[in-house]
Amino acid sequence: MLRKAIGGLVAALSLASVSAVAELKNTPIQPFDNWLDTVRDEARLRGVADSTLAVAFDNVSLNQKVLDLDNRQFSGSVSLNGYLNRKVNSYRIRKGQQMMREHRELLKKVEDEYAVQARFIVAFWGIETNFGSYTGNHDVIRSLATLAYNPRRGDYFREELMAALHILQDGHIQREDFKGSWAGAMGQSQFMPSNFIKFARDYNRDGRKDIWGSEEDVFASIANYLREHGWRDDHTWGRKVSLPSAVRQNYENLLPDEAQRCRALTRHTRTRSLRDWESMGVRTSAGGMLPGRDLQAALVIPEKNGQAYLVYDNFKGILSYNCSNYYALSVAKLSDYYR
Ligand SMILES: [Ca+2]
Repeated sequence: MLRKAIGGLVAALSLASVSAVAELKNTPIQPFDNWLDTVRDEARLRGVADSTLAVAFDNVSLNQKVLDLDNRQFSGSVSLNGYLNRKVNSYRIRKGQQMMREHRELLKKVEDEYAVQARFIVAFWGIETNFGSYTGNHDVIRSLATLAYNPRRGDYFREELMAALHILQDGHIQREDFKGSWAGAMGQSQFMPSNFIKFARDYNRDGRKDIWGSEEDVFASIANYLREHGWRDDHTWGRKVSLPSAVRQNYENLLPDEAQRCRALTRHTRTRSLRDWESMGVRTSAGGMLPGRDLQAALVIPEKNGQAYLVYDNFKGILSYNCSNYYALSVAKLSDYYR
């Protein structure tokens, strides 16, 4: 009873915050079902058939839990080490090594075809969904409809909802299997619907881009995503480095002034050649010389006065998946265990 009362209170508060955001944006808030009619109208104009809409929105209601998650304010911060220890844990290291062996042949084929090293494909797969074992159990259409209804990021999620309707219409997934994270990231690669449409691959050529159930499609889709974001398989992501104090003190001055679409890049210096960095006294974390290759690298210190990294262009490819230096380092460091 008490729980029910509290639940009702939470629901009321969250709906209040929906109208508060709407008010700020001058968007009149309408009942969810009326709003859904406007989505149907738009979808029809954009080529979604009535039969698809009927299947998609049959019994779809606002998901209060998703609304609460979307409105939740994060506070406090995690240390980089704490984050990395949690993400690059012994389970992921061992399981990923096992997956590298188990799927060796397929990974080799995908690696050659897309020019993306297998160890990075497996690292993304591990970080995103524990190698396909946890892909999220939320109804994608319901989640996206809820998030699109919430004015906070409504425009973005409305576009994702439109993409999701097309995915359903094109038969890549059955309605009842159309599952993902609460925020609409789908399948073993956790693609948002618009990225699915742009980058997912039907590698086993059965007519469906099945990032939920086919490892062939999952690996090729991740590899294709990275290739389309400028991946180069002739080098790695970068490394942890040790800095002379003069370089560390000068770090903030080396950062770019211009705004960056991906905020993580505001912590990346302009690139210089490895030779330049070396002449400034930068060494590997073990104190050795940097690789003698002709490569450009940016210096990144994600946490104030914390660990320092020299990163190559591929690191930006990882950031394109999720714009966070902590996230990118977790994928990068995990991949190093799969060499
Ligand atoms: Ca397929």
